[in-house]
Amino acid sequence: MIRYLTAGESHGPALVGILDGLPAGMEVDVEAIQREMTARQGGHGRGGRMKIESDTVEFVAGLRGGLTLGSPLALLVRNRDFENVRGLMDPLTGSGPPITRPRPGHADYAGALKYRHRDLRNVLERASARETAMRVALGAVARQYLALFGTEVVGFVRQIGDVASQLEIEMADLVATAQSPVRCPDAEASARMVARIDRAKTEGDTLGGVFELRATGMPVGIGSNRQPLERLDARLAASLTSIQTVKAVEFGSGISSADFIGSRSHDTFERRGEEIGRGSNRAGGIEGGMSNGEAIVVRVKVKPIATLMRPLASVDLESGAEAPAAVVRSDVCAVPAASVIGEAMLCLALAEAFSDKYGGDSVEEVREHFEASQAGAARIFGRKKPASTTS
Ligand code: EPS
Repeated sequence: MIRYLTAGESHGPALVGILDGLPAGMEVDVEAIQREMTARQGGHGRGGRMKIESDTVEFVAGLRGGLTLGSPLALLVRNRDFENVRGLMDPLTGSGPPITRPRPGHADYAGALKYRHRDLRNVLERASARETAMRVALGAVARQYLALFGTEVVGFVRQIGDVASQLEIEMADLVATAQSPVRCPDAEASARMVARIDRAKTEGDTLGGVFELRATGMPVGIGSNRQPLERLDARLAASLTSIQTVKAVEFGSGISSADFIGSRSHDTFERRGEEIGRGSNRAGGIEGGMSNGEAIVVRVKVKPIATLMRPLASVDLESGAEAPAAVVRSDVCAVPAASVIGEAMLCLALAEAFSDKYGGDSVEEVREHFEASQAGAARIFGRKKPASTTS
Protein backbone atom coordinates (compact mmCIF):
# COMPACT_ATOMS: atom_id res chain seq x y z
CA MET A 1 0.00 0.00 0.00
CA ILE A 2 1.47 3.35 -1.04
CA ARG A 3 0.69 6.32 1.19
CA TYR A 4 2.29 9.65 1.97
CA LEU A 5 2.32 12.53 4.43
CA THR A 6 3.71 16.05 4.16
CA ALA A 7 4.64 18.64 6.79
CA GLY A 8 6.03 22.15 6.63
CA GLU A 9 5.09 25.80 6.94
CA SER A 10 5.55 28.19 4.03
CA HIS A 11 8.27 30.21 5.79
CA GLY A 12 9.44 27.53 8.22
CA PRO A 13 12.86 25.88 7.88
CA ALA A 14 11.80 23.17 5.40
CA LEU A 15 9.09 21.05 3.82
CA VAL A 16 9.14 17.38 4.70
CA GLY A 17 7.55 14.40 2.95
CA ILE A 18 7.31 10.69 3.63
CA LEU A 19 6.37 8.23 0.90
CA ASP A 20 5.71 4.80 2.34
CA GLY A 21 5.07 1.52 0.54
CA LEU A 22 7.25 1.85 -2.55
CA PRO A 23 8.81 -1.48 -3.51
CA ALA A 24 12.53 -2.09 -3.01
CA GLY A 25 14.88 -1.93 -5.96
CA MET A 26 13.31 1.00 -7.78
CA GLU A 27 15.78 3.35 -9.40
CA VAL A 28 15.04 6.99 -8.51
CA ASP A 29 16.02 9.61 -11.08
CA VAL A 30 16.70 12.68 -8.93
CA GLU A 31 17.32 14.95 -11.93
CA ALA A 32 13.87 14.13 -13.30
CA ILE A 33 12.33 15.05 -9.92
CA GLN A 34 14.30 18.27 -9.99
CA ARG A 35 12.96 19.17 -13.46
CA GLU A 36 9.40 18.93 -12.14
CA MET A 37 10.27 21.02 -9.08
CA THR A 38 11.65 23.70 -11.40
CA ALA A 39 8.57 23.55 -13.63
CA ARG A 40 6.34 24.15 -10.57
CA GLN A 41 8.31 27.28 -9.75
CA GLY A 42 7.75 28.74 -13.19
CA GLY A 43 4.84 30.19 -15.10
CA HIS A 44 3.98 33.75 -15.96
CA GLY A 45 2.13 35.41 -13.10
CA ARG A 46 4.17 34.10 -10.21
CA GLY A 47 5.08 36.48 -7.37
CA GLY A 48 8.35 37.45 -5.68
CA ARG A 49 8.79 34.28 -3.65
CA MET A 50 9.91 32.23 -6.61
CA LYS A 51 12.85 34.59 -7.15
CA ILE A 52 14.04 33.71 -3.64
CA GLU A 53 13.52 29.96 -3.78
CA SER A 54 15.41 27.41 -5.82
CA ASP A 55 13.56 24.28 -4.75
CA THR A 56 15.95 21.37 -4.38
CA VAL A 57 14.96 17.94 -3.14
CA GLU A 58 17.15 16.10 -0.62
CA PHE A 59 16.67 12.44 0.25
CA VAL A 60 17.16 11.63 3.91
CA ALA A 61 15.86 8.05 4.17
CA GLY A 62 14.80 5.04 2.15
CA LEU A 63 17.33 5.35 -0.66
CA ARG A 64 20.79 3.79 -1.09
CA GLY A 65 22.92 4.16 -4.17
CA GLY A 66 19.95 5.63 -6.02
CA LEU A 67 17.74 2.57 -5.36
CA THR A 68 14.77 2.35 -3.00
CA LEU A 69 15.30 0.11 0.02
CA GLY A 70 11.64 -0.74 0.58
CA SER A 71 11.70 1.38 3.74
CA PRO A 72 9.84 4.72 3.93
CA LEU A 73 11.30 7.34 1.61
CA ALA A 74 11.85 10.66 3.40
CA LEU A 75 12.35 13.87 1.42
CA LEU A 76 13.29 17.41 2.40
CA VAL A 77 12.97 20.74 0.57
CA ARG A 78 14.49 23.70 2.39
CA ASN A 79 12.75 27.09 2.38
CA ARG A 80 15.39 29.65 1.52
CA ASP A 81 13.08 32.43 2.67
CA PHE A 82 13.25 31.05 6.22
CA GLU A 83 16.59 32.80 6.72
CA ASN A 84 14.96 36.14 5.76
CA VAL A 85 12.11 35.72 8.26
CA ARG A 86 13.79 33.68 10.98
CA GLY A 87 12.53 35.98 13.73
CA LEU A 88 8.97 35.44 12.53
CA MET A 89 8.99 31.70 11.90
CA ASP A 90 11.74 30.16 14.02
CA PRO A 91 10.21 26.96 15.49
CA LEU A 92 11.35 27.89 19.02
CA THR A 93 11.50 31.69 19.15
CA GLY A 94 9.39 32.90 16.20
CA SER A 95 6.88 35.70 16.86
CA GLY A 96 5.64 38.86 15.19
CA PRO A 97 2.75 41.28 14.76
CA PRO A 98 -0.48 39.30 14.25
CA ILE A 99 -2.41 39.21 10.96
CA THR A 100 -6.09 39.66 11.88
CA ARG A 101 -8.02 40.51 8.69
CA PRO A 102 -9.02 37.27 6.88
CA ARG A 103 -8.85 37.11 3.09
CA PRO A 104 -12.12 36.00 1.45
CA GLY A 105 -11.46 32.69 -0.31
CA HIS A 106 -8.48 31.76 1.86
CA ALA A 107 -8.15 29.36 4.81
CA ASP A 108 -7.65 32.33 7.18
CA TYR A 109 -11.13 32.62 8.69
CA ALA A 110 -12.15 28.97 9.01
CA GLY A 111 -8.67 28.10 10.31
CA ALA A 112 -8.67 30.86 12.92
CA LEU A 113 -11.97 29.65 14.36
CA LYS A 114 -11.09 25.99 14.06
CA TYR A 115 -7.69 26.17 15.78
CA ARG A 116 -8.50 29.26 17.89
CA HIS A 117 -5.55 31.14 16.44
CA ARG A 118 -5.56 34.89 17.11
CA ASP A 119 -2.80 35.36 14.52
CA LEU A 120 -3.87 34.29 11.01
CA ARG A 121 -0.22 33.61 10.16
CA ASN A 122 -0.59 30.42 12.21
CA VAL A 123 -3.20 29.30 9.66
CA LEU A 124 -1.84 30.66 6.41
CA GLU A 125 1.64 29.24 6.86
CA ARG A 126 0.37 25.69 6.40
CA ALA A 127 -2.51 26.55 4.07
CA SER A 128 -0.10 28.20 1.61
CA ALA A 129 0.52 26.52 -1.72
CA ARG A 130 4.21 26.55 -0.81
CA GLU A 131 3.50 23.07 0.58
CA THR A 132 2.90 21.82 -2.97
CA ALA A 133 6.66 21.87 -3.64
CA MET A 134 6.81 18.67 -1.56
CA ARG A 135 3.78 17.19 -3.30
CA VAL A 136 5.54 17.66 -6.64
CA ALA A 137 8.66 15.89 -5.33
CA LEU A 138 6.58 12.96 -4.03
CA GLY A 139 4.49 12.88 -7.19
CA ALA A 140 7.61 12.78 -9.34
CA VAL A 141 8.71 9.62 -7.52
CA ALA A 142 5.21 8.14 -7.98
CA ARG A 143 5.45 8.98 -11.70
CA GLN A 144 8.67 6.97 -11.95
CA TYR A 145 6.96 4.01 -10.27
CA LEU A 146 4.02 4.15 -12.70
CA ALA A 147 6.35 4.50 -15.69
CA LEU A 148 7.86 1.09 -14.87
CA PHE A 149 4.48 -0.41 -15.77
CA GLY A 150 3.76 1.73 -18.81
CA THR A 151 1.65 4.57 -17.39
CA GLU A 152 2.49 8.13 -18.47
CA VAL A 153 0.87 11.33 -17.15
CA VAL A 154 0.87 14.66 -18.99
CA GLY A 155 -0.80 17.98 -18.23
CA PHE A 156 -1.27 21.37 -19.81
CA VAL A 157 -3.13 24.64 -19.25
CA ARG A 158 -6.40 24.90 -21.14
CA GLN A 159 -7.69 28.27 -19.88
CA ILE A 160 -6.59 31.31 -17.87
CA GLY A 161 -9.32 33.71 -16.80
CA ASP A 162 -11.57 34.12 -19.85
CA VAL A 163 -8.84 33.11 -22.37
CA ALA A 164 -9.31 29.50 -23.47
CA SER A 165 -7.55 27.20 -25.92
CA GLN A 166 -9.67 24.87 -28.05
CA LEU A 167 -6.79 22.45 -28.60
CA GLU A 168 -7.66 18.73 -28.60
CA ILE A 169 -5.96 17.07 -25.64
CA GLU A 170 -4.45 14.43 -27.95
CA MET A 171 -2.60 17.26 -29.70
CA ALA A 172 -1.05 18.64 -26.52
CA ASP A 173 2.65 18.53 -27.22
CA LEU A 174 5.05 18.15 -24.30
CA VAL A 175 7.76 20.34 -25.83
CA ALA A 176 5.32 23.13 -26.72
CA THR A 177 3.85 22.92 -23.20
CA ALA A 178 7.28 23.25 -21.60
CA GLN A 179 8.19 26.17 -23.87
CA SER A 180 5.02 28.14 -23.14
CA PRO A 181 5.29 30.66 -20.29
CA VAL A 182 1.87 29.46 -19.11
CA ARG A 183 2.25 25.73 -19.97
CA CYS A 184 -0.29 26.02 -22.78
CA PRO A 185 0.88 24.23 -25.96
CA ASP A 186 -1.39 26.41 -28.13
CA ALA A 187 1.04 29.27 -28.95
CA GLU A 188 -1.62 31.76 -29.96
CA ALA A 189 -3.74 31.19 -26.81
CA SER A 190 -0.57 31.17 -24.70
CA ALA A 191 0.32 34.71 -25.83
CA ARG A 192 -3.20 35.94 -25.04
CA MET A 193 -3.04 34.30 -21.60
CA VAL A 194 0.22 36.12 -20.83
CA ALA A 195 -1.40 39.44 -21.81
CA ARG A 196 -4.45 38.63 -19.66
CA ILE A 197 -2.23 37.95 -16.63
CA ASP A 198 -0.38 41.24 -17.19
CA ARG A 199 -3.69 43.10 -17.22
CA ALA A 200 -4.85 41.43 -14.00
CA LYS A 201 -1.58 42.38 -12.35
CA THR A 202 -2.00 46.04 -13.33
CA GLU A 203 -5.52 45.94 -11.91
CA GLY A 204 -4.34 44.44 -8.59
CA ASP A 205 -6.43 41.36 -9.33
CA THR A 206 -5.87 37.60 -9.69
CA LEU A 207 -6.89 34.88 -12.16
CA GLY A 208 -7.94 31.25 -12.10
CA GLY A 209 -8.32 28.86 -15.00
CA VAL A 210 -8.44 25.28 -16.16
CA PHE A 211 -5.80 22.64 -16.66
CA GLU A 212 -6.15 19.23 -18.22
CA LEU A 213 -4.48 15.94 -17.33
CA ARG A 214 -4.16 12.73 -19.29
CA ALA A 215 -2.87 9.37 -18.07
CA THR A 216 -2.21 6.72 -20.69
CA GLY A 217 -1.27 3.07 -20.27
CA MET A 218 -3.25 2.41 -17.08
CA PRO A 219 -4.25 -1.25 -17.09
CA VAL A 220 -7.93 -2.18 -16.84
CA GLY A 221 -9.36 -2.67 -13.35
CA ILE A 222 -7.45 -0.16 -11.21
CA GLY A 223 -9.73 1.19 -8.48
CA SER A 224 -12.72 -0.77 -7.28
CA ASN A 225 -16.50 -0.89 -7.24
CA ARG A 226 -16.48 -2.72 -3.90
CA GLN A 227 -16.79 0.29 -1.61
CA PRO A 228 -17.82 3.90 -2.34
CA LEU A 229 -14.48 5.54 -1.57
CA GLU A 230 -12.43 2.88 -3.35
CA ARG A 231 -13.76 4.06 -6.68
CA LEU A 232 -10.96 5.40 -8.84
CA ASP A 233 -12.81 8.57 -9.86
CA ALA A 234 -13.60 9.30 -6.18
CA ARG A 235 -9.93 8.83 -5.29
CA LEU A 236 -8.63 10.96 -8.16
CA ALA A 237 -11.18 13.69 -7.43
CA ALA A 238 -10.13 13.74 -3.76
CA SER A 239 -6.47 13.96 -4.71
CA LEU A 240 -7.00 16.77 -7.22
CA THR A 241 -9.44 18.82 -5.16
CA SER A 242 -6.90 18.71 -2.32
CA ILE A 243 -4.79 21.18 -4.31
CA GLN A 244 -5.19 24.74 -3.03
CA THR A 245 -7.57 26.79 -5.29
CA VAL A 246 -9.05 23.74 -7.08
CA LYS A 247 -12.85 23.95 -7.09
CA ALA A 248 -13.98 21.35 -9.62
CA VAL A 249 -12.82 18.29 -11.53
CA GLU A 250 -14.38 16.72 -14.59
CA PHE A 251 -13.70 13.24 -15.98
CA GLY A 252 -13.99 12.96 -19.74
CA SER A 253 -17.06 14.84 -20.94
CA GLY A 254 -18.50 14.65 -17.40
CA ILE A 255 -20.08 18.08 -17.10
CA SER A 256 -21.60 18.25 -20.57
CA SER A 257 -22.78 14.63 -20.33
CA ALA A 258 -25.46 15.86 -17.96
CA ASP A 259 -27.01 17.56 -21.02
CA PHE A 260 -26.90 14.49 -23.29
CA ILE A 261 -29.28 11.59 -23.78
CA GLY A 262 -27.89 8.14 -22.91
CA SER A 263 -27.38 7.07 -26.51
CA ARG A 264 -25.00 10.01 -26.99
CA SER A 265 -23.25 9.73 -23.62
CA HIS A 266 -21.64 6.31 -23.54
CA ASP A 267 -18.68 4.75 -25.30
CA THR A 268 -19.75 1.84 -27.52
CA PHE A 269 -17.77 -1.41 -27.77
CA GLU A 270 -16.48 -2.68 -31.10
CA ARG A 271 -14.34 -5.51 -32.43
CA ARG A 272 -10.91 -4.55 -33.77
CA GLY A 273 -9.46 -7.79 -35.04
CA GLU A 274 -8.67 -9.82 -31.95
CA GLU A 275 -9.13 -6.87 -29.65
CA ILE A 276 -12.06 -4.97 -28.18
CA GLY A 277 -12.08 -1.22 -28.81
CA ARG A 278 -14.28 1.71 -27.86
CA GLY A 279 -16.02 4.12 -30.20
CA SER A 280 -15.15 7.16 -28.05
CA ASN A 281 -13.79 8.05 -24.62
CA ARG A 282 -16.47 10.26 -23.09
CA ALA A 283 -16.09 8.40 -19.79
CA GLY A 284 -12.54 9.70 -19.51
CA GLY A 285 -11.10 6.23 -18.93
CA ILE A 286 -13.15 5.32 -15.85
CA GLU A 287 -16.34 3.25 -15.70
CA GLY A 288 -17.92 1.90 -12.52
CA GLY A 289 -15.09 3.33 -10.44
CA MET A 290 -12.43 1.33 -12.33
CA SER A 291 -9.97 2.17 -15.07
CA ASN A 292 -11.26 0.75 -18.36
CA GLY A 293 -8.03 0.79 -20.35
CA GLU A 294 -8.70 4.06 -22.17
CA ALA A 295 -6.76 7.23 -21.41
CA ILE A 296 -7.81 8.80 -18.11
CA VAL A 297 -8.77 12.37 -18.97
CA VAL A 298 -9.44 14.93 -16.23
CA ARG A 299 -10.14 18.64 -16.48
CA VAL A 300 -9.46 20.65 -13.32
CA LYS A 301 -10.92 24.08 -12.56
CA VAL A 302 -9.00 26.51 -10.40
CA LYS A 303 -10.34 29.64 -8.70
CA PRO A 304 -8.38 32.91 -8.66
CA ILE A 305 -5.85 33.28 -5.82
CA ALA A 306 -7.38 34.77 -2.67
CA THR A 307 -4.69 37.36 -1.96
CA LEU A 308 -5.54 40.50 -3.92
CA MET A 309 -3.31 43.55 -4.04
CA ARG A 310 -6.57 45.52 -4.10
CA PRO A 311 -8.01 43.68 -1.12
CA LEU A 312 -11.64 42.64 -0.73
CA ALA A 313 -13.89 43.65 2.15
CA SER A 314 -13.24 41.87 5.43
CA VAL A 315 -13.62 42.22 9.18
CA ASP A 316 -10.75 42.64 11.65
CA LEU A 317 -11.14 39.63 13.97
CA GLU A 318 -9.35 41.48 16.79
CA SER A 319 -11.27 44.77 16.78
CA GLY A 320 -14.48 43.55 15.13
CA ALA A 321 -14.41 46.53 12.74
CA GLU A 322 -14.89 46.27 8.98
CA ALA A 323 -11.54 46.63 7.21
CA PRO A 324 -9.95 45.52 3.91
CA ALA A 325 -8.47 41.99 3.92
CA ALA A 326 -4.78 41.56 4.72
CA VAL A 327 -2.37 41.93 1.80
CA VAL A 328 0.64 39.64 1.74
CA ARG A 329 3.01 38.78 -1.09
CA SER A 330 1.36 36.37 -3.52
CA ASP A 331 0.96 35.35 -7.15
CA VAL A 332 -1.32 36.93 -9.77
CA CYS A 333 -1.97 33.56 -11.40
CA ALA A 334 -0.68 30.13 -10.42
CA VAL A 335 -2.60 27.97 -12.92
CA PRO A 336 0.60 26.91 -14.78
CA ALA A 337 2.11 25.79 -11.45
CA ALA A 338 -1.19 24.13 -10.52
CA SER A 339 -0.99 22.02 -13.69
CA VAL A 340 2.40 20.67 -12.56
CA ILE A 341 0.98 19.99 -9.09
CA GLY A 342 -2.05 18.34 -10.70
CA GLU A 343 0.20 15.92 -12.59
CA ALA A 344 1.92 15.08 -9.30
CA MET A 345 -1.35 14.51 -7.44
CA LEU A 346 -2.69 12.36 -10.27
CA CYS A 347 0.53 10.29 -10.21
CA LEU A 348 0.28 9.83 -6.43
CA ALA A 349 -3.37 8.75 -6.54
CA LEU A 350 -2.81 6.41 -9.50
CA ALA A 351 0.28 4.90 -7.85
CA GLU A 352 -1.72 4.27 -4.66
CA ALA A 353 -4.53 2.59 -6.60
CA PHE A 354 -2.12 0.65 -8.82
CA SER A 355 -0.22 -0.69 -5.82
CA ASP A 356 -3.48 -1.76 -4.15
CA LYS A 357 -3.92 -4.24 -7.00
CA TYR A 358 -0.37 -5.13 -7.95
CA GLY A 359 1.75 -4.09 -4.95
CA GLY A 360 4.71 -6.09 -3.70
CA ASP A 361 7.84 -5.72 -1.59
CA SER A 362 10.23 -5.47 -4.53
CA VAL A 363 9.95 -4.14 -8.07
CA GLU A 364 10.40 -7.72 -9.33
CA GLU A 365 7.49 -8.88 -7.22
CA VAL A 366 5.21 -6.07 -8.44
CA ARG A 367 6.18 -6.95 -12.00
CA GLU A 368 5.34 -10.62 -11.38
CA HIS A 369 1.92 -9.66 -10.02
CA PHE A 370 1.30 -7.29 -12.91
CA GLU A 371 2.39 -9.69 -15.65
CA ALA A 372 0.54 -12.65 -14.15
CA SER A 373 -2.64 -10.59 -13.99
CA GLN A 374 -2.29 -9.38 -17.59
CA ALA A 375 -1.63 -12.93 -18.78
CA GLY A 376 -4.64 -14.20 -16.80
CA ALA A 377 -6.97 -11.67 -18.41
CA ALA A 378 -5.61 -12.53 -21.86
CA ARG A 379 -6.23 -16.24 -21.19
CA ILE A 380 -9.80 -15.70 -20.08
CA PHE A 381 -10.83 -13.20 -22.73
CA GLY A 382 -8.63 -14.58 -25.53
CA ARG A 383 -6.95 -11.28 -26.36
CA LYS A 384 -3.73 -9.56 -25.42
CA LYS A 385 -5.03 -6.27 -24.16
CA PRO A 386 -7.87 -3.89 -24.93
CA ALA A 387 -7.31 -1.61 -27.90
CA SER A 388 -7.36 2.04 -26.95
CA THR A 389 -9.14 4.74 -28.93
CA THR A 390 -7.19 7.58 -27.46
CA SER A 391 -3.59 6.53 -26.89
C1 EPS B 1 4.11 29.57 -3.08
C2 EPS B 1 4.68 30.25 -2.06
C3 EPS B 1 4.01 31.39 -1.44
C4 EPS B 1 3.11 32.11 -2.45
C5 EPS B 1 2.16 31.18 -3.13
C6 EPS B 1 2.80 29.93 -3.63
O1 EPS B 1 5.04 32.21 -0.98
P1 EPS B 1 4.86 33.60 -0.20
O2 EPS B 1 3.61 33.48 0.60
O3 EPS B 1 6.10 33.70 0.63
O4 EPS B 1 4.83 34.64 -1.27
O5 EPS B 1 3.88 32.73 -3.44
O6 EPS B 1 1.16 30.79 -2.22
C7 EPS B 1 -0.07 31.35 -2.35
C8 EPS B 1 -0.52 31.85 -3.45
C9 EPS B 1 -0.90 31.31 -1.15
O7 EPS B 1 -2.06 31.76 -1.22
O8 EPS B 1 -0.39 30.91 -0.13
C10 EPS B 1 4.77 28.42 -3.70
O9 EPS B 1 5.86 27.98 -3.29
O10 EPS B 1 4.21 27.91 -4.69
